[in-house]
Parts: sequence; C-alpha cells; structure tokens
Amino acid sequence: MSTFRFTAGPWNIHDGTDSFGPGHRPNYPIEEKIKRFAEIGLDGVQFHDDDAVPDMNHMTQQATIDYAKDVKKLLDKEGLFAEFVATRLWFDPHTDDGGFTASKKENRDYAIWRAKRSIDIARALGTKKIQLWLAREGTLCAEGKNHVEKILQLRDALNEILTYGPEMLILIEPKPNEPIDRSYAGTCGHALALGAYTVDPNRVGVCIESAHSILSGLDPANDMAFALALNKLWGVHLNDQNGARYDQDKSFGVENLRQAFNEVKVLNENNYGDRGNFECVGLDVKAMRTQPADDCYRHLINSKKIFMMLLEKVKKFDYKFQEECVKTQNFEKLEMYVMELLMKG
Ligand code: XUL
Ligand code: MN
Repeated sequence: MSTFRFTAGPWNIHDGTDSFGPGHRPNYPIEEKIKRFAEIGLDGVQFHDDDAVPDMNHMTQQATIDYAKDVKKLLDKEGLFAEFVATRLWFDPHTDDGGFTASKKENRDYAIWRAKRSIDIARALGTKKIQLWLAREGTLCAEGKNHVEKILQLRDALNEILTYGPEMLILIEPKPNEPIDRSYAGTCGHALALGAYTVDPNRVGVCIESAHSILSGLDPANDMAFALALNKLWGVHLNDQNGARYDQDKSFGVENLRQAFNEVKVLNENNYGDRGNFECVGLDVKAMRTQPADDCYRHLINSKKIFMMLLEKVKKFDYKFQEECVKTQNFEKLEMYVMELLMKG
C-alpha cells in the first residue's frame, strides 16, 4: 500500500493567460504560493530553474546557488521539500528554435549552460531530480533540421548533463506536440530509448503526464505501467485532457474518470510512492481562465481529492472477482463491475 506525497509547481497557479488573451487574475509571489501549497495539504514543490531563481541568466554561479538556498529556507519553514528542478528551455530567445537541438551552436551551448545551472539549483534545493520537458526539441518545419543529427545531439546533451551531475537523475517528461508539432521524444518509449543510449542509462527515467499520453493517443495508465515495468517511473504529472486538442491541464479525472481510476490503480498496485520524496504524485493542473482569484487553488484541491476518492475505489477493487472473470474470459462482466464500482456510492 503506497503512501502518496503530493506536489505542484508555482506555474500551476497562474493568472489565466492563454494564447488568445491576457490573464484576469493577479500573479502571486512565490512566497505566497509556497505557503498556500502547505496549507492545502501538498507535501512538496516542483520548480523550473527560473521559478527558483528568476534572474538566473544574469547571475553568477555563486549568486544563483545562494538565491536557491534562500528558496530552500522558505520550503523548510513550511515543512515542504523540492521534488525536482526542470530546465526551462522554451522562454528565452536562445531557445526559439529548440534547446539542445537548436540550429545554432551558440543556442545549443546556452541550453547546456542552463541545464548545468539547473543542477546547481537542484543541489541547493536538496533534490537529485532534473526534469526535462523537451518543449521545443523537434521542429515546426519538417525540412528545417536534419532529424537524425538532432536526435543524436539530444543524446549528447543528456550525456553532458549526466557528466556534470554524477549524482543527478534525469526524468524526461515526454510530450508529442505543442509548442512544436513534431517532438523528438514524444512518448515514454522514445524517452526511455534515448536514455538507454546515454553514458549512464541507470540515471535516465521518465515522468509520465496524463495529458501528454492522451495527446499521443495513448492511455496514461498504460504508459505508467510500461515505465513501472522497467523501474523507470520516477515521476507523474496527473491531470486530464479532452482528447487530442491543445494541452489543457484540466483537474485530474474530470474528463476520463475510468482512465484516472486506472492511473491510481497501477500506481497503488506497484507501490509507487514507497521511495519517499523521490516518488511523488505531481499535480500538473491549471485553473480555468474563468476561475475567481479568491478560489484559484481549487483545481489543486480538487485533483488531490479526486485522487484520494479514486484510491478508495481502488482499495475496494475485488481481485478475486477479477480473477474469475479472467478465467472465464468474461470481460463484459468485469467491465460492468468496474462501472458499478465507480458509479455506486
Ligand atoms: C508542459 C508541462 C510542463 C512541465 C514542466 O506541457 O507539462 O509544465 O511539466 O516543465
Ligand atoms: Mn507536466
């Protein structure tokens, strides 16, 4: 039986900005978010490098480390831990055309520099997990890059990161599209295959995000099972997504309840969470644009609550009954049992 620790990132509380309009809620300072995260019952915080150290591009290495140490003090004060640091390679002009696979060498060098600084920040925050959502590693123009060369450059970048941080673990967070339409590591399989060809395959795993699997046309619970089978599920980003649309980051379970049930089930069955702060239930959810400012943590509260409610259902799951159905190949019966389990009080 797993003990689940819940985490979220500062970006999960935002002003409501989308591609088509500005936000209508205030932008709260990180100090306030950390305090509120503790109040609503989260256990830890996930960071992009510049969530922790906003001006890192213009700071010396030592100033960056000192700043991150102060953020660690904020966490300590609230009894929270840092789960990971994710290198943000999609905001800065250097990353317009990709990070590790940018066309220009100076931009690829910038990406590696950022990843190394992320490691410095992770050390100061007390985490060994570096998360890589490879946002722009791919292409918008199919003929714009030599893809074989770029995929090898991606592997070389992982090698540089592994070498700079010999104690660090890399979690690739695969996503098939958005902001680019063709990603180089779009699925769990791609991410793990890339990791297998690095200098230290044992230190490359994945963080599976529900919405990203759905965007790939895959079942998130199955993706989690795949990574679990190979001991590579080192993080999850739970949320939900209404089909293959833009990335929605909806509250966990609100679109695909049965799928969400199976995500909780596969995590629980495989004792995900037993490795302490290392294995967290990340809630990568965003409030709707319409959400009032005075209740803008509701999506996080709801996602955790839905997870816990589904966990109760998972604990009631009758494995003996399942076994009988499997024996007689009566999957119609099993399916109806699951529907009743989910729909009855
Ligand atoms: C993007 C996404 C990011 C990562 C962190 O779709 O999920 O928030 O989780 O870089
Ligand atoms: Mn995510």
